[in-house]
Amino acid sequence: MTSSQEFIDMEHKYGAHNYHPIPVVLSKAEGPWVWDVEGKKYLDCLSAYSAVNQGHRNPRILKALSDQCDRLTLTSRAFHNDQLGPFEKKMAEVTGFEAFLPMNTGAEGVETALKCARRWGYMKKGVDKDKAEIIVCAENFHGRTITIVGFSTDPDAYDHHGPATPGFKVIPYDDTAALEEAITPNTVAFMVEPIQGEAGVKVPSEGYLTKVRQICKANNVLLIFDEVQTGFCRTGKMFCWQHEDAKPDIMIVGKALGGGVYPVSGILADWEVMDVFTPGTHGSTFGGNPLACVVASEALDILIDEKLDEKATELGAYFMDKLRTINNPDIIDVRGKGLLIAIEFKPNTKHAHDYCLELMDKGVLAKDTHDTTIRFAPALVLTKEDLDWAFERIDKVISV
Ligand code: IF1
Repeated sequence: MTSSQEFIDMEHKYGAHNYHPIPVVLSKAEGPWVWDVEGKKYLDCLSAYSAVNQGHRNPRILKALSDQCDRLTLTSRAFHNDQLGPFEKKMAEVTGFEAFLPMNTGAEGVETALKCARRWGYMKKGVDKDKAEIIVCAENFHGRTITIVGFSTDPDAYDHHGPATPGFKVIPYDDTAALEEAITPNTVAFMVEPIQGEAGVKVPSEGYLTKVRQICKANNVLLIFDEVQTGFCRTGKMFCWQHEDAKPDIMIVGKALGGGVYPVSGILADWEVMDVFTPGTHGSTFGGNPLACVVASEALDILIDEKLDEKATELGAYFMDKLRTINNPDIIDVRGKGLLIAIEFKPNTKHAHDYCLELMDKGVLAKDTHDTTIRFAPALVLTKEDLDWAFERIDKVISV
């Protein structure tokens, strides 16, 4: 049998070196649990960066996928299919937006939102040709395309990828005065994560989402929330903006919409904004394919039927309370919302990556970010007992 090390060596030899994974090779999963090729069991506390909220291999999603595989998988948008309309209708009903535009990956969803905002700027707001400005936040993470990395403030993301796409302005996160100052008559949109994920689960001050909603409205600027990571019950609400009832003009979704089996993303908006797209102005070979539609539709139903929003709220509060009892003077913060949680350590102390390696040995898979932070985001279908199991091990590793 091929060992974990042999698989890792093979990736190193034949694959591009654009990742530095935790050295575990997974081959099986169920619910919140995963197994490595040697048969060792782990609690997955990353859940593919919140793309597996419904749990690995959720049986309802697998059934929807397999039933649809027996009928029709891909048509392109050159023809209609019998799954897209019903799925778009469900998306509208669940989110409260009038229209949906399907894509595949989160980054494509973000690009779609940016195109939509620029089109709206030129076609509706009356901004002069090529003058549109979009405001984003420092420490953002919105994906990896050449335009998106061009407005990243992380050198790993933007270095050697220039020249950057013009038309973006960066302001500090959680700073409403900076937003007001940055807006000009050419500003078409402000795009922001309701909680910054990659930045280390940065939860903005209470009232921030409401305030940016007001500022954008007052200035005729579209508000775009990137809910790719925070959406679909992760933070205790179906969408994170619902904590403050700050409905954006454009919402970007991805990750958990695909139920952990298939990439499904897209944007939602009302017709007043969405009608800027006309035939030929945007699209995707795979976006809106029937397989994606049935998977995402089932993924939504599971979130609703199993009340995973309430579960994330309850279990998240329970878990965060437990994490706060860990005795380690290097911990400076335990924060999060729902089951999107981070422990932050003092800078220049033990590396968060080293904690993650020890956690892996004990059977808990978590991922560090920025040297000082460990993120915990297990599948929302786990039980209190699963969290107790994980906490016992986390406490052993981190407590001094
Ligand atoms: C990787 C991070 C998380 C996202 C938000 C759009 C996208 C993402 C808010 C793009 C993607 C991912 C991508 C993944 C790791 C992961 C990540 F650490 F890199 F930042 F989750 F925190 N908007 N996030 O978080 O979605 O195109 O990837 O489908 O390895 O790049 P995508």
